[in-house]
Amino acid sequence: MDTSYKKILTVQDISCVGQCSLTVALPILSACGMETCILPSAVLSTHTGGFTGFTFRDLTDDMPKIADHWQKEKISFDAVYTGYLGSARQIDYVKRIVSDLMKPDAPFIADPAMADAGKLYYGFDDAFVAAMARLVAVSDIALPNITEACFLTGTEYKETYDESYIAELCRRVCALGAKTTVLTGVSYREGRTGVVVYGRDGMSYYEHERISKGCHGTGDVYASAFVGAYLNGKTIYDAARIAADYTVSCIKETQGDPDHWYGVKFERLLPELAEAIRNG
Ligand code: PXL
Repeated sequence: MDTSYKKILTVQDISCVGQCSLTVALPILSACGMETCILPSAVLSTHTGGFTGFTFRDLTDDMPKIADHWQKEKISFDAVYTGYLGSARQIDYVKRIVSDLMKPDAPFIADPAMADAGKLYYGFDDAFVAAMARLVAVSDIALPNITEACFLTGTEYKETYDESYIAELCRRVCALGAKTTVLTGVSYREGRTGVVVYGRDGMSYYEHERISKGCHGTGDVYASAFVGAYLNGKTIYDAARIAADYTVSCIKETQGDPDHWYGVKFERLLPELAEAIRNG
């Protein structure tokens, strides 16, 4: 049997237009060579970051029924990766699914997609943040940006900071229960940004160029590429580095096209990601 062929479950919304969540995770994970099963948390006409008047169909009530069916069929997963979720109640179902449907020792990776640039996304409140903190608490790897880490841990958000602020922020996310924290968007100097990996083995930093501030959809591209690389046997640090390089390439591919403000053009660079995973 080919034990390197993994069956992963990803739980996040379908934003029909907008290059985020499942329309990003599914192609990226597939390109990384994984059977990718999905549990959609909601269906939106677009994402909520810049469009107005979008539709939102909450799928919370379908989730336990879908999970029950999978259990009857004895379906289980080699990994679970969660992203944008629709409601606090839904997060509690997701917690149950994670514990019921994962194979023993399968990693759970939680991207608490809920905030950026110091602010929560449209529609989220303190109760949602508290529920997300409960989910992050049972994760093997949490993938917050700085804003999300601040909300999760009740830490003051800062635009400029030093290494001790970042170390304390990561320590607090791990104190919630996450075994490793991969903190994105950590910039100590002009024109550079990077990602911090903080866990049992200490803290390390991968720095790379910063092309622009807060490009939409890059968090989901980053998280999906990270999961794809990690489940292919890369170390957490190498997966964080490969995902960062891929995300930078996607931003470069997109910059200069003002009509494409809502996401990044990640598709044509998928062969580059697959190659980095093979050889990087
Ligand atoms: O990229 C994160 C994301 C996912 N899904 C929806 C969103 C956002 C960010 O705004 O609105 C629906």
